[in-house]
Amino acid sequence: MPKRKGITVSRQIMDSQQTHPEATGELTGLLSELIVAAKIISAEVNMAGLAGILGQSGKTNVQGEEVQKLDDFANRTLKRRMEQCGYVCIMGSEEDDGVIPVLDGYEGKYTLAFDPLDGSSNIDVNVSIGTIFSVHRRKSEGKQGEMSDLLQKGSEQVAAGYIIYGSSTVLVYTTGHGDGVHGFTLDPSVGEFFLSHPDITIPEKAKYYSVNEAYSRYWHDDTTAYIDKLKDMDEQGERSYSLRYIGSLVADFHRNLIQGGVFLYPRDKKSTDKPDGKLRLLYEAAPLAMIAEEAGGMAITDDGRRILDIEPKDLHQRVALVIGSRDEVALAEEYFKKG
Ligand code: AHM
Ligand code: MG
Repeated sequence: MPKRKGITVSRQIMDSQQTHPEATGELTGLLSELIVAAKIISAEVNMAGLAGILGQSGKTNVQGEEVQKLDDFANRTLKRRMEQCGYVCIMGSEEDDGVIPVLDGYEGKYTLAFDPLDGSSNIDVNVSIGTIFSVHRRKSEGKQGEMSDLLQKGSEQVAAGYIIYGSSTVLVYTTGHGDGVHGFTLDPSVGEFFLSHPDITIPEKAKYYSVNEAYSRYWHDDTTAYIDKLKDMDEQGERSYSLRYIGSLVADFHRNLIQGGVFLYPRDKKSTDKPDGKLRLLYEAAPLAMIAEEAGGMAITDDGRRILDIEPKDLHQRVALVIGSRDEVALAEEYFKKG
């Protein structure tokens, strides 16, 4: 059935469930619960300035970073909603050191990993932030899920997506297998997400590159050579690329997905505490990689490995990320394989 702009996200999820006769409706249920959590978080993000809850809560999270109040709120909302939805058996969050169990009797057949509010340094300054999620089918057979259920490769995700809280709130998700990547915009007056970006494909050629260039003195040589190459690639005297870097992964990724771009968070020579870059594999890189690939783009590490093929060893594992338009990530692959 062709996708009609304006249909609700619930209708779209149900329609796509019908094209999978083996589906039991549980993934539909899980996504619907996540969407409710997203609406609650979106409302809170919009009210945050007025309600006076901007600013840091003073605690530090497991990454040693300061937790801000909205991060806390988003984390609590997602956990409460999902621990008793009956569709997941275990969860992992950027804000929680260990795995998050679900309530007794509510164990389902999926796992959920999430970054409740990514881009937290931007909260106080009204810049877009987002929630990222990744869903796997459980492997273990007991009641509660196990860590090993969460530590699965990105290629085994059954759904992935993000919600960006920007000039409007937009949900982008995919269930893979050629079902496509779809974007829905929240109409806050009726509390519904409506299909606004059906069948998103990422432009093959990038307009933008996105990287924190302040760290360039610490880059490895192949990263420097690649970025220099992008800067030198002038076609007929025209400038080829512009630099755009927000510092909110979801916002940088979303812009590049719609307009064409490559985002990099490479390793550097300085960060001895973060030898694999800053971003997290399970709830940042892998879900965005699934979306990028499903939309026709690519996602690799800065040593040329496909993100979706990486076997996770740790819930909060970090990974260097190069993601976006196919031409530019393929070029990066050549540079990084050389390195
Ligand atoms: P966070 O999860 O603590 O918000 O950190 C992740 C964010 C990403 O959204 C963004 O891409 C990156 O940190 C920016 O880091 P930097 O300021 O080092 O460029
Ligand atoms: Mg994050």
